Amino acid sequence: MKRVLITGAAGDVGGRLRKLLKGAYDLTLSDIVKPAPLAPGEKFVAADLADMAAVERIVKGVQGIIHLGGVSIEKPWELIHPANIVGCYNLFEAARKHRVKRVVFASSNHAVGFYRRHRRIGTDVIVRPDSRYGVSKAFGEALGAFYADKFGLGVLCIRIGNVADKPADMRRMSIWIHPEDLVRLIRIGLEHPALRYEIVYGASDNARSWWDNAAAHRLGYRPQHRAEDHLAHAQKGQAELPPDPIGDRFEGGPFCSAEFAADPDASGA
Ligand code: 15L
Repeated sequence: MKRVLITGAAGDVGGRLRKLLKGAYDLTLSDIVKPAPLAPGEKFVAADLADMAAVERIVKGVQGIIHLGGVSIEKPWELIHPANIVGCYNLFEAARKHRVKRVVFASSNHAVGFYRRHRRIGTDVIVRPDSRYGVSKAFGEALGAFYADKFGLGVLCIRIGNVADKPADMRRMSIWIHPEDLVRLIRIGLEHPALRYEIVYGASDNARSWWDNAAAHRLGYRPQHRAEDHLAHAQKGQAELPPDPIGDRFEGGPFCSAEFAADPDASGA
């Protein structure tokens, strides 16, 4: 694995990964806007993911892709559709055409956000998206399975919780991932010799986790960061949040309560 493309490289997670992956691979960075400043050895090519010709240009010549690109929170469908549905299709299709070996897809906890917090779920449960954004991540996971099974692409979908130096509130105590642990998962996705298609949770070693991350563990993932070490920080953040009785029932939190117009006892799983 020599050259790796990072889409969405100008975002917060992209910026963190660029620093941590420096030296491990030759990096091609792509986004709509150029991240500043570029480090020596980094190459930047602008691309709108909805433009297939542009996506083919960035994918050509790389062996691996870390696909962070697209809309990363809930937005109107008019924004989600081109970036996360059309864009994600273009990315996988270009990877197939240009014989890319591995795609690591940044999925999200919001693909399963409507599970209740008292449950512990693995990656074999059906998707329960909490937003249009979550639906787009479930779509990306399905695309990944299709390209893996039909065309032999190696695909790791990471249902990322929340990437930060510390968990910001009590929901994040359950879903937080330190950037260094995320890099551990990404490198499994790019390099594990036996990988064909897997979904894992992007979480650190969190005692309050809602997820059974056995699939990641089986692939050799050993997170080094623990949410419990930052409990006081998360409690302080939580105390500053407004009450959210609907969001507090479900794993997706505010993504669930936004626009909510159903019977909460009948929603979710
Ligand atoms: C996500 O999927 C988002 O990309 C990120 O911005 C956070 O909102 C995170 O989920 C979260 O659930 O905290």
